Amino acid sequence: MVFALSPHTAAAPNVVASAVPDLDAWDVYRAMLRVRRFEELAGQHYAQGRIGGFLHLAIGEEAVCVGASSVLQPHDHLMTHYRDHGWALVRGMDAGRCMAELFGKATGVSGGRGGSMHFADAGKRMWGGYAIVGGHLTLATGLAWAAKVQEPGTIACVVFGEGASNIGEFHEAANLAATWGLPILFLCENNGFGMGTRSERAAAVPDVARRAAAYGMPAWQVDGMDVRDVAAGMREAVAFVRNGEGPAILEAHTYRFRGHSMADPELYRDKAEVEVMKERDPVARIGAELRAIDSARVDEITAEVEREMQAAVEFAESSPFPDVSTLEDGIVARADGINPSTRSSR
Ligand SMILES: Cc1ncc(C[n+]2csc(CCOP(=O)(O)OP(=O)(O)O)c2C)c(N)n1
Repeated sequence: MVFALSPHTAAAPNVVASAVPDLDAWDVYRAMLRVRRFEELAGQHYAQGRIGGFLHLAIGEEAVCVGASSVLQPHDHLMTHYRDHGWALVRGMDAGRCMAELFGKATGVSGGRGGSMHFADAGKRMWGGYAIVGGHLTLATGLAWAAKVQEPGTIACVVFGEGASNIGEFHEAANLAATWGLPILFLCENNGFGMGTRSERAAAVPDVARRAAAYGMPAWQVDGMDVRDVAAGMREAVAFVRNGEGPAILEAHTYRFRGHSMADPELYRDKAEVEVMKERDPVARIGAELRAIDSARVDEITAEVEREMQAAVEFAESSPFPDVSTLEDGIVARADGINPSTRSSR
């Protein structure tokens, strides 16, 4: 079910049509399965000590990145928070190079220096992968300003968790975007938790879409466990933003089946709650629907995805670590004032 909140009248959401007849269920199933298997393998290799640093999995949330990407254009800017693996894959980034990034290898999408939270590819206008909660909201607002001035018809889509909407940058970005009528979609993946805190305990108004009224923006709320619902809401929200009518919020209510990160003992929620939510698993739901139509084709897709993801792991494992001589590559200034690229003082 998609709800649309009109500007200035956020009190009573209106129900709008959520049918997406031309969304290819096979395509979205394959896309969601790719994200799911990539992350399951990442989790497994992290647990075995082959991946270092942080790892935030979005298992359970796949319908959001897949549904959204069915609507975004390749020339649109995309910026996301640290739960970024799925967003990178749907943006067309190579699974092997993404996996190599997790393994810290030189062939990784960020040369093995960024890890899980910093998947980026400027050529695909996938600007990352940001670790600072909410910090990227203002950066994406800058991208939207550039798009408005230089490339009318291009929009920026910024993805964030509901926890980020309680941070100052959310207000700064939303206010400026609305004041200047910028083409930006604020896409909130509301998974109900900020680390170990349930959103109701951290936000006076936990429905992020309702905050849009404070900025005179329209907002859409969708079932983030249903890829069709996400795509339907995205179509309406993106059409509004692309028309030059200003920014909008789309809030997808979703759920992560795993912990906040791999280090999370999950003491803040009941295991039974997770099991109940798994009944709404977006990948399994479409899988079951398609199996009833053509079970052999589901098996084929499953095998194809498995081959691709196993190859991604092999590529990552067999790739070299960055050479020690490249240690200071990409550093513009050191604390001692030496600029490593020129070896001179700043
Ligand atoms: C400015 C800042 N404060 C605190 C943190 C620590 N931190 C990392 S993730 C997180 C929770 C964010 O929750 P949410 O935005 O809802 O995203 P989710 O992890 O649920 O996808 C916090 C507080 C941080 N990375 N940056």
